[in-house]
Amino acid sequence: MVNNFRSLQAWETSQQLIPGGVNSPVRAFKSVGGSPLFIRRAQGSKIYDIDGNQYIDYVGSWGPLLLGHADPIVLSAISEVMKDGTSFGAPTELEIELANLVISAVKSVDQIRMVNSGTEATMTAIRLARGYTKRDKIIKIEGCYHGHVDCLLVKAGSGLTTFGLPDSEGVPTEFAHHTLTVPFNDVDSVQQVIEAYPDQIACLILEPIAGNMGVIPPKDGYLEELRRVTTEYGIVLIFDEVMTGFRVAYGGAQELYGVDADLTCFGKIIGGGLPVGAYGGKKDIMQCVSPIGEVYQAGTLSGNPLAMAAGIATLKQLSQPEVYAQLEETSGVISDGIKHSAKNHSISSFHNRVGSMMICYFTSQEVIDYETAKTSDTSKFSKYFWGLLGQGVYVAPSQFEAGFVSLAHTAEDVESTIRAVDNVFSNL
Ligand code: KE4
Repeated sequence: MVNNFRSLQAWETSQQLIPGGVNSPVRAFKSVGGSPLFIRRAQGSKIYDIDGNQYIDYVGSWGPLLLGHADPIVLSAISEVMKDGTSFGAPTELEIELANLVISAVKSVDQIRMVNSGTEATMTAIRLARGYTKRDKIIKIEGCYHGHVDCLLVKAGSGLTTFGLPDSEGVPTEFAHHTLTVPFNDVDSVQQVIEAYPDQIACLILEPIAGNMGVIPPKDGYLEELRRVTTEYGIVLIFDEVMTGFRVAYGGAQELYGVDADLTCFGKIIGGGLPVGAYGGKKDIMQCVSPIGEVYQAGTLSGNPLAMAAGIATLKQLSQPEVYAQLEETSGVISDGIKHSAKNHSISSFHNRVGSMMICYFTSQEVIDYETAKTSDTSKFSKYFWGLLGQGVYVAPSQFEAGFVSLAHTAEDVESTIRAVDNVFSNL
């Protein structure tokens, strides 16, 4: 058990002031029960709660902290820039520098626009695809999450070619009417929907590696097939790389799988821990964005100097050689250790990993999409989560969230993690 007296006190107070006591739902630990830990600070691979407990952190603020917490170079870049002011609402050379770093890393991106969150990036990419194609319908993948965008908070309708249904209160049914949902890793379903709505589909948006139903890689050829069919029908292919961008490779999933998107959404890592999102892509599409085009999008703090400085300092470090080899090595040892331990303790589990994103599902099925991900035993996951927490290992408080390894995770962290997992599995 964790000594969480001060966290419990803070939790009582925060619930009076903030809906659910948190500023983002997943932090409330509803999927695993119990109450959340309030964090005081973090450094490298460690996070410390207000009761003074230390944990090896595999959440990493849900992905941004690929360098680890409080990276000294990033902190120094922020503090240097902050001395000259925090925001001007006018263009700065820092925005040019970060734009150039992202464009140089992802060859399908000719131009890019900074925003303040992944949600803003995906929301705008959808609007831009609709404005560029003059079409209204969109295709999304069941189980992929793209932020709290009305037209993307949609679940599957009764059949492939029926309208989506709102997946949140407050989203009018009509808003879901233009959203069609298909399973991940299933190109035939995409072909069927396109044929059902000829010349009406503006875009298809997906996470090229699904990171919001655990971790699910694309099947061999899946992304290539999506590229082929969207090109054939003039449909804008949007890769939501908010999570995968600069994580699975310096050029993201597009570099890893060699498939170019028409538009790409970024977030998390490109902000280095400060609020940044971005959308970018082919010049002829990006030219439709205001003020040169007719698709409107704006933001008071978009491209602000602090966030740009944090992003620049982060990407410059990630562009160094051997970074992704190190992440691959550390992540492979952890994932193999967990898999080996599960086998030793006859735990029914399925393990997925792409680079430094990984998950352990508690199911005997091969997880390839949302339906198979949902066969996981979430009560067993909750025991796994709390068992690890009690041994100083902090994984995401949901079976359907990815685990993230950073460059700050050491061999000692790996050894401690595998030992903790083995202890949990021996009592699961
Ligand atoms: P934000 O608006 O939260 O910056 O980004 C939304 C988003 C877009 N696309 C993908 C692939 C994402 O994973 C996200 C947000 N990820 C979640 C966790 N899976 C953030 C954590 C949270 O919601 O508190």
